[in-house]
Amino acid sequence: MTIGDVSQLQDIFNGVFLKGRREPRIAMVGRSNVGKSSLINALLETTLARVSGEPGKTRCLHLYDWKTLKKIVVDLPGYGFAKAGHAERDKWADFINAYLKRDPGLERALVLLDARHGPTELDKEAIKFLSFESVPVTFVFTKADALKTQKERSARRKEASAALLALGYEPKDAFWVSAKTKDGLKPLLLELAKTSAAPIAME
Ligand SMILES: Nc1nc2c(ncn2[C@@H]2O[C@H](COP(=O)(O)OP(=O)(O)O)[C@@H](O)[C@H]2O)c(=O)[nH]1
Ligand SMILES: [Mg+2]
Repeated sequence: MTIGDVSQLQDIFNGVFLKGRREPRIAMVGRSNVGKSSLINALLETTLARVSGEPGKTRCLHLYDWKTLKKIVVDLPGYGFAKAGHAERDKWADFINAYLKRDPGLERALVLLDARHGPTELDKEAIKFLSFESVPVTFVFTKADALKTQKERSARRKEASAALLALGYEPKDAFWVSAKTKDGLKPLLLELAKTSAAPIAME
């Protein structure tokens, strides 16, 4: 299932594309290349989501049926892919935001951040938008396998904690995972199996 226009959003909510099924939705939010598709494949144990070496390949909204949890995973286009011009980037941001704002079945957003870097300005904008719209958020730091030493890991965790606190979220609720080594997936799976239990930013 591939969708790419705001006018089609209503059809998703009406269940037309979902064939009348109304499972709760988990949306994958994050920069292009942060590892959204890889994480979907690792969690759902499929190779359905196309992993791309080239940033900005997911230019549409893809829906995946997570049968074991009876949920739908929504793979959103990455915010701010490098090659697009400003106008096109804004159009996609509008589309992503329209979806996140309007889907009544949205259970939570999984915000993916690269374990090696802090949240970028675009990440922060997206997080503030989600908090403003009161969408429950779960933070996932991806590519944790790239942090090779204990020293690097603790330094990055410290920086990440400060960044999440500054955005109004509790850092200890964040997950650190690797789609490559599968490290950290189990606790994330257990969390996602819960219903509507993700934190919303404190006022
Ligand atoms: N080392 C490492 N690389 C990863 C991991 N997850 C994804 N990648 C790589 O990051 C790139 C982008 O991944 P992709 O899943 O397509 O990101 P998306 O654009 O957010 O969907 C690909 O080259 C992946 O192989 C991970 O856990 N560890
Ligand atoms: Mg992708």
